[in-house]
Amino acid sequence: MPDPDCLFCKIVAGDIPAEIVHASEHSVAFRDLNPQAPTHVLVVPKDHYANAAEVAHWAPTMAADLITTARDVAEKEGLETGYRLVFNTGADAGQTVFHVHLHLLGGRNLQWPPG
Ligand code: DGP
Repeated sequence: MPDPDCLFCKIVAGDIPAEIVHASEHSVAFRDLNPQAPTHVLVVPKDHYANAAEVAHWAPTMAADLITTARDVAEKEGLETGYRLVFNTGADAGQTVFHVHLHLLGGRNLQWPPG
């Protein structure tokens, strides 16, 4: 069920604009408003789950779908030399939007460890 107060539910519904790069029956991928790399895309399920653990528990197929969608977008974006997938989970990890989203980052040499 969509959460009427959720920013990403509103993007999924088309109520808030975003640059959509991929959409399927169950997921949507759009460019991050504040990109941290030349390619920075967020992959979200259309259904509302608060975080990665929730989607993996309640809809494991959907969790896998987020990763394969990110792979497809990475391919489309030409990230053949590598990319990073990140689920920030909880406030200490920097999660600010509590609708699970998989960050796809690429197009530059990414450092490790992240901050
Ligand atoms: P996180 O910190 O992991 O919860 O990531 C949330 C990301 O969402 C952050 O990188 C910025 C992005 N973001 C926040 N608001 C919007 C928005 O309205 N549109 C888009 N496209 N991205 C947004």
